[in-house]
Amino acid sequence: MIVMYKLKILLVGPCASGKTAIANFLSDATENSSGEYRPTQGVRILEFEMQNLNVSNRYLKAEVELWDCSGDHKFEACWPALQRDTHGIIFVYNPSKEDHARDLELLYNYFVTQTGFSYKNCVVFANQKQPADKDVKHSSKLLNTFSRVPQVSVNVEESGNRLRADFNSFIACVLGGLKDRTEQEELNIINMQSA
Ligand SMILES: Nc1nc2c(ncn2[C@@H]2O[C@H](COP(=O)(O)OP(=O)(O)OP(=O)(O)O)[C@@H](O)[C@H]2O)c(=O)[nH]1
Ligand SMILES: [Mg+2]
Repeated sequence: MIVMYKLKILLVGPCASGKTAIANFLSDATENSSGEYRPTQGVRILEFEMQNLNVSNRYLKAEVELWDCSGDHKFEACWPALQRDTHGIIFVYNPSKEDHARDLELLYNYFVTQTGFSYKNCVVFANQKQPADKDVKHSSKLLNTFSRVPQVSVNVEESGNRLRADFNSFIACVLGGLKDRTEQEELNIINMQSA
């Protein structure tokens, strides 16, 4: 039997950190890729299928719903809806922007600490957009809160393939956890029926 897993993945992070650019790249969307900044209003959902996800050396498929969320706090009223039934969270920030680390901390507290969401289903994408961003002396450092969360540097233009690979391994990791839980639940049902 082939099971098709459906995953809801959030992209959250400060305004203009590049969430929409990353979402468009990963889903091969071409809309709003002019380079002009158009703040996302609330949320935008992109759906696509992923193949060849390596989960314990088995290759699985999944249908991904990528929720490209606005970084603007004026949409905070929507956050509970974003949080609901989420399988994985990608935190995006630009380390060259002084206020980004603090904002990311706040988002982490809301989406992970307060809800008890597992840090294992989280990843941080440090998005340094312009080459000049890398020369900034006072980069904003993430605090201890993120110490257990994997952090990867991403760049859509210069290393798109690596971004795709990092996204792929994150999804495979989330899927691995979900699959284990599903199988355990199925076993429990079988055990219950045979008891
Ligand atoms: N050159 C370059 N520009 C980028 C890159 N990523 C994002 N940008 C630009 O940075 C601006 C903001 O990017 P968005 O992806 O719209 O930011 P966002 O995080 O979705 O912002 P909100 O929707 O307001 O939360 C846009 O003008 C993008 O074109 C990048 O990798 N390289
Ligand atoms: Mg956006």
